[in-house]
Amino acid sequence: MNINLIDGGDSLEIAWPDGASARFHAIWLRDNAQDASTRDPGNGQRLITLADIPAETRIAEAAIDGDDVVITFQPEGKALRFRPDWLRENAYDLARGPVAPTLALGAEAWNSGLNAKVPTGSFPDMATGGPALRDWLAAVRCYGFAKVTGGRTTSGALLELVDLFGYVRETNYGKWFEVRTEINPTNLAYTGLGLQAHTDNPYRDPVPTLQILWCLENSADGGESMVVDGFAAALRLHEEDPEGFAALSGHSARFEYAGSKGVHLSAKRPMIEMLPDGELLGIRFNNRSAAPVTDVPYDAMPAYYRAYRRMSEIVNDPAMEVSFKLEPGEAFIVDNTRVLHARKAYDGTGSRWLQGCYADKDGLLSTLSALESEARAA
Ligand code: NM2
Ligand code: OGA
Ligand code: ZN
Repeated sequence: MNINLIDGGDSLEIAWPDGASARFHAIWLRDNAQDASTRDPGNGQRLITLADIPAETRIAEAAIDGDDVVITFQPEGKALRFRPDWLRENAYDLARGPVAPTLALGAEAWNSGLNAKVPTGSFPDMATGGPALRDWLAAVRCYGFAKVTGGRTTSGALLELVDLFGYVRETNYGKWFEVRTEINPTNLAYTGLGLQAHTDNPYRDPVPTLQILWCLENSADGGESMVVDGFAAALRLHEEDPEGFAALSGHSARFEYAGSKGVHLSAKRPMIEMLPDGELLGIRFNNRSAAPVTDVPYDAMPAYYRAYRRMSEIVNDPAMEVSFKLEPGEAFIVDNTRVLHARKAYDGTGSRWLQGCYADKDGLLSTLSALESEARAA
């Protein structure tokens, strides 16, 4: 490893043995120091604010000491230690071309090919906590979708699944909701109509980031479930029609729900959301609750509708979908910021009764991370 002060101590350049190199600014290094006076050793939280770091911070000296890089900052006169592998993981000195959409590290785009290996967990196995639960949660992180088999068929059983990784997000629809045909339905979900692939509650901010649908009865004709990777759909739109992708990610859509008394939800967000570096953040797609789009200038509206139509066609394409008919005691979870779900229409023969609820990804990812650290430590 080679280190080099550059720009008169404003920055440090590191070259690793394999030829990779990166520059780091003095202020960034000082702000991200890991020592006990910068971060609490117990909880890892930063003890200082930017006001505690002089604006004129520079590097007076940098040296390799054992495995570490020791950097002396002026005017504080502090010598702080950095691990080279930590610096490498957090390097930001990367060439950046035009921003194209990408998936977060660890996420994999999928299409109908996933039908051959639908990520599935056995509820009784998952309930014991160990590797079965860890693998299932990891599948949710990777694909934004997973099935469950072997669950109970009693009302409320879906809560036992949420208990394994996090917390229910209660909404106006309740702690959980009954998905079955109703007289005077407050939502088209509560009918036998087919539902185009959609994300739930795009009219809510923040949107629930997980949805579970749990099957109690499903003897009706029809009522099959389909799921589609919205990120794969967005990548495909970008590949086929970069301008169409830019239209949907660069303008806000609007969504609204006012189907029951005392409720009026609305949100304004793009159908495709991306971080500044291109990492896909979220998809909102729901024909039933799409409100008039007002954020698109007159001249851009035809292109916007062309892109919206193309996105809808991609989402409807059987080549994109995983499909199955839930049996009683089976369920599936989706990352509701990424994976769309759909159902085929069903008729009045037999009976169809699902229960659904929302939850959030922060809890799920935290449980997964903790299980992974435990497994590494064992
Ligand atoms: N339900 C099932 O987001 C939506 O409006 C889809 C949601 C009513 C809670 C249906
Ligand atoms: C829903 C929904 C699908 C189904 O309730 O949000 O999309 O299979 N239901 O009934
Ligand atoms: Zn839905």
